[in-house]
Amino acid sequence: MKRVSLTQYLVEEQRLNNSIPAELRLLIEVVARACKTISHAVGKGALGEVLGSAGSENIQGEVQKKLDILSNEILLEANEWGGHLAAMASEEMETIHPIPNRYPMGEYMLLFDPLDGSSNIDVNVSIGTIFSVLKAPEGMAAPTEQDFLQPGSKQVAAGYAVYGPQTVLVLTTGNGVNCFTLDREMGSWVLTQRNMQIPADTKEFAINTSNSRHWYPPVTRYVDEMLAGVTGPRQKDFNMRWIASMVTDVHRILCRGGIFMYPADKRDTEKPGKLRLMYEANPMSFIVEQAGGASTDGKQRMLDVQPTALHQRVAVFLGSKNEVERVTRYHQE
Ligand code: AHM
Ligand code: MG
Repeated sequence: MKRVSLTQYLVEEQRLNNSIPAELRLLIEVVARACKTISHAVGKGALGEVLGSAGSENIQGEVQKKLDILSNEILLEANEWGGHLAAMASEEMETIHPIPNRYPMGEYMLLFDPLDGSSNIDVNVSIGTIFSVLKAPEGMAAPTEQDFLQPGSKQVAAGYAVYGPQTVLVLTTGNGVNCFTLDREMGSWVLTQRNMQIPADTKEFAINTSNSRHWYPPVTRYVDEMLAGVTGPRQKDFNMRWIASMVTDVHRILCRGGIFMYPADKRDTEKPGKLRLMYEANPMSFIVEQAGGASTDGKQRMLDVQPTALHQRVAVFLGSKNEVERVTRYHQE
């Protein structure tokens, strides 16, 4: 097999499709390098003394793990000095992180969930990093939170890394989705799957059913119909998977189809769902659409949602197109 590295892929993509300017290429390579470092720390586990809680809370009031904080620092440090960014924002930081004055300022803005799947960090279940890239608004002087509040359709790149049995990096720059596997001996990302495609139909769904008593009727109807199996209205049996790391659930869907849901529910009407629009829903929706799937918040296309706050939460329905369309239709009926 002829090995194509991430660098070679990015350079060739630029040459063929003119879709990855040099600064964006640098950005992606720097993020990929940071993911390599995070992968290494995750892989050390107890030996690296990185497990357990850090004794602090993030802006959403969630307990931070040592690895959450470490991953956040790795991404910040890696991306500060290159001159490709104007600012960063992270699920783990209350406010945005402008590039320090001592470094040149670039035209891109990077958002990330440094380590997704908090509840799985200490139990050796796959976790990952999710990132999203926006362009700074024209004429922006000093970046503010407002500059980040662009709908997902404005993303110029998005990706995620999964730290699992293999470490993989899945990437889109708006021209399909490609998967790279980390060669742990060589320390390099190797292109292992071109043009990932999510099948339009599926028999697999992912939702945390322990919340079912709180769901709204469209979600209950949709899940009940699947559970009814071959003798129910859907006339087929479905299978369920829930890893509790969005990044890993989405990766499975990229590999073999399925629908992933984290709906809003009746517990707290102020809180539309659990997942974050800017760090989780938008990048994953960009990737899923680029792989032929669909993503909505139950009412509208996710990438059209106009953000109003950096840390805003949103209901998520994404994956195989026909299923996402069905559950979205149930919300409209
Ligand atoms: P996190 O970013 O703090 O890890 O939270 C997001 C995670 C998702 O990865 C996952 O889909 C979800 O929370 C799991 O939620 P639950 O604990 O309700 O199963
Ligand atoms: Mg997360």
